[in-house]
Amino acid sequence: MESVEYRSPEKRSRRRCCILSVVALLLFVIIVAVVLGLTLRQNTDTLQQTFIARCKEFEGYDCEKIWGAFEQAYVGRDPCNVSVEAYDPFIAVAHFKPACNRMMFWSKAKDVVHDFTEKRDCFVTLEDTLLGYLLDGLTWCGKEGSSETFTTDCPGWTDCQNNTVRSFWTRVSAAFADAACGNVTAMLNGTIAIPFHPASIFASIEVKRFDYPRVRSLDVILVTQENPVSNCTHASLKDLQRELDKGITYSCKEVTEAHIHECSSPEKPCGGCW
Ligand code: N1C
Repeated sequence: MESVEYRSPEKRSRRRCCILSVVALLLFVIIVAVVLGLTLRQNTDTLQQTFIARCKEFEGYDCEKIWGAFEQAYVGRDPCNVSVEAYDPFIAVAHFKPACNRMMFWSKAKDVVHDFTEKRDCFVTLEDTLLGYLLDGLTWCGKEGSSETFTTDCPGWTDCQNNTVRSFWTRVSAAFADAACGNVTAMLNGTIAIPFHPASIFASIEVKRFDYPRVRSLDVILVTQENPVSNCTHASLKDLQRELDKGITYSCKEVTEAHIHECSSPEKPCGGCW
């Protein structure tokens, strides 16, 4: 006689419960993977979109090509081990024209410099050129074994020297200084203890690349408040003079921030008003 095996109701319900758990777990894993994938993709997309949009504000550049050259510098690499040279291909495609006698450098004076250059179309900072404009204020990095761009949790200045962002600024600042010509101006901060700090990009990269006779003079504008901390006789500024290539004329002037704001008026003629 044929025997038919019936499962008990408890057994059946336990099995159904088990299947449901597996399905729920699978669904969860899929959702997490999709969300994670989308977030990572979004990171790449957001940076890429900002980059391309900013690039398109300049005429005559192949923005997709420039993005490709930029991205290859750090994608798939340890974000603490991106060399300065990794950005060479980016520099090669994102060429820019030097603006002789109008190039403006700065150290620890970013806001006052840009407030000044934005209102008056006379001086040109690195951020006014394609090279500096594309990534100004942004953070990015890659990861070993990944083809994504991350915009959060990237190592910073205190984490490691050769981080993605620092190497970038070092490379583009070098390119900007290599192109400097004629009379060059630099705004330094007179409200800090060391206005010409040896570890700054201005001191360690840019000044070293000012060659005479391409660069003829360097005018330092030491931006002060009513009660300046440093003045033009500061020891670090003596170091700056010593660092300069022979033949380059040096000058330094203490100018209050309030006066620089007055100088920012678009009606003033081009050139310094200090
Ligand atoms: O280290 P710094 O100043 O002396 O660098 C400033 C110097 C300028 O003359 C620029 O030509 O180097 C160039 N430069 C930038 O244009 C720039 N934009 C944004 C260097 N760094 C720049 N940044 C970011 O600010 C970047 O993250 C870098 O490390 C800081 C340096 O600012 P700082 O210490 O005031």
